[in-house]
Amino acid sequence: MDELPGVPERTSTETAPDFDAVVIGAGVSGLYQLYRLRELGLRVRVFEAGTGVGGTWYWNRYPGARFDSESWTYGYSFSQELLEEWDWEEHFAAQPETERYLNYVADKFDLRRDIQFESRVAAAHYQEDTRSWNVILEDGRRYTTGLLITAIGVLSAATMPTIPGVETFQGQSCHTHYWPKEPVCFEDKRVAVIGTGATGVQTITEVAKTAGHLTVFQRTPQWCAPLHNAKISKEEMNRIRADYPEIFERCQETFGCFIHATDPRSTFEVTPEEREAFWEKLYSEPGFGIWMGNFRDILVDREANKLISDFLARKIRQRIKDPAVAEKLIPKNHGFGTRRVPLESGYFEIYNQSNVNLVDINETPIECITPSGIKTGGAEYEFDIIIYATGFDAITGAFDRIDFRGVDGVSLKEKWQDGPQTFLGILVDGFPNLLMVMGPHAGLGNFPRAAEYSADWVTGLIRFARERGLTRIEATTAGANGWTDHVIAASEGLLFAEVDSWMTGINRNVEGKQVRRIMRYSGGHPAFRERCEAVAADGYRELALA
Ligand code: NA7
Repeated sequence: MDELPGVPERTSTETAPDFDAVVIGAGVSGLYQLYRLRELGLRVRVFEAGTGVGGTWYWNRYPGARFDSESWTYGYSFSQELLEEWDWEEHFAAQPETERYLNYVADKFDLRRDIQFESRVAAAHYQEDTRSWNVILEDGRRYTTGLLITAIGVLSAATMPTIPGVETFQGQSCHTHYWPKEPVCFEDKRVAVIGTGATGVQTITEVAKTAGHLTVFQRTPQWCAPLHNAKISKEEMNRIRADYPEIFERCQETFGCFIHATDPRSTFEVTPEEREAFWEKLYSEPGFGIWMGNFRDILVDREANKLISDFLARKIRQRIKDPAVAEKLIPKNHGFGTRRVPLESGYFEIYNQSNVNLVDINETPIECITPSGIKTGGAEYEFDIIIYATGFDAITGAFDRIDFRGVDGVSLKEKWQDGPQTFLGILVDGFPNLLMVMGPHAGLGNFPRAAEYSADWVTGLIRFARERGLTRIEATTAGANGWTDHVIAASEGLLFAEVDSWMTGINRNVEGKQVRRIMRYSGGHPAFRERCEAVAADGYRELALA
């Protein structure tokens, strides 16, 4: 093991691993997991690829990056002191505020002393004889640990498009995920953005404010809805603070841990006028209400989904001056809410500006990137800056990029070739002592709410094992198969499962990611927690502990 500050001295036998637990990633999940493991008295090291804490909020510093979750539902809930000390500035915080928040948390709880930055994990191999993991960093440094905990996020493996000539471009270019820390000036610049997902929508809206000229290359338009962000006054923050117990309780009760609860009514049990009024109200309110707080059948019933999609299409037509441009911005191959809904702050209006034009690459496909710009079937464009908002190899991508080897050297990437197999999204059979915070097959949603629960459950399991001197924690094959079958069954009948998106594991830029797979649990967080609680209450007998 390398000599590093903060590495505890070995006190027992020569075979004791360097650490009791290694956590991969110092983002929202990793920071909290470290905090919890320290409470158990474990010797922990966190390996973080970046130079600072924050994960998603460290890397994604692209223009316009901000929450679509209400800030006051996104912060950690575990510390009353923290809740009392931290004032959110905006209802939907921008990236700099969130990065500041996570740094504040790291400092407040003195987390940095166990975090090793600029340490990207390249491989992790299980050793049966010592019941431990060998962890190998990209630069060759090696460590051993009893427990290996992944906190590597669901959207952390960014992907560039497989367009010929990407590397030949002579101007500035960047994927949004790897945005530089130094400010980038767009004034008088000819800028291209490729990609119109949630990231592209935020980036495009911001860049359009100052760019000399902006060209948006769109493959699939999105059903965007207004964010309605606003500043939080001191008085408002005090009210929010007083309401924190109810806020967090409500988030526990909703499907996706958001503040927005599904409306129990069906689209068809109200009159068309009531329906329209309800949707107008949702459209005028902040956040994901229109997606998460809508009628209960809009994401399962084709007719209901068509009606809400038509409502959103009308809104797009109202907001865009040129009808031909409006038609290009209206999705045709998927219904509202079946892909992740981007929340926007004036996105559609930017297409009314004279410095912005939209290229539908279904009509004129991108042929190649050239040294000076982008060539499509119809034209050659010159640019100073190309921004790739082309997304992620989601959910399993970050796992695929680490060479995880379990019992008998089995590769996790190969095991998951046809889709992930997990127990509760936390454990994998054949991979003892590997625990995943927010792994594949966990529910998605308001991330920190779910991540806190996941890290707490992992902590409870570790505590249970340590109290009994158990040093080998593994899912059974029956358990993993059972959960995987349940996850697949829970997505049946949901319209999102019929649509290509990162939520169904599609990434056309990654080999082997062209077939839809069920990547996450769609049964809702309350049901997920109930299942997890039952496993714990039964003394984890569904696991193989030794
Ligand atoms: P997304 O939602 O996966 O969006 C990626 C976008 O990039 C999407 O519009 C893609 O079109 C487009 N794309 C990807 N590859 C290409 C190529 N080769 N050519 C043209 N266009 C391409 O990623 P985001 O970063 O926006 O959002 C990810 C999540 O992060 C988001 O949901 C939030 O939860 C935070 P496509 O739709 O595939 O046709």
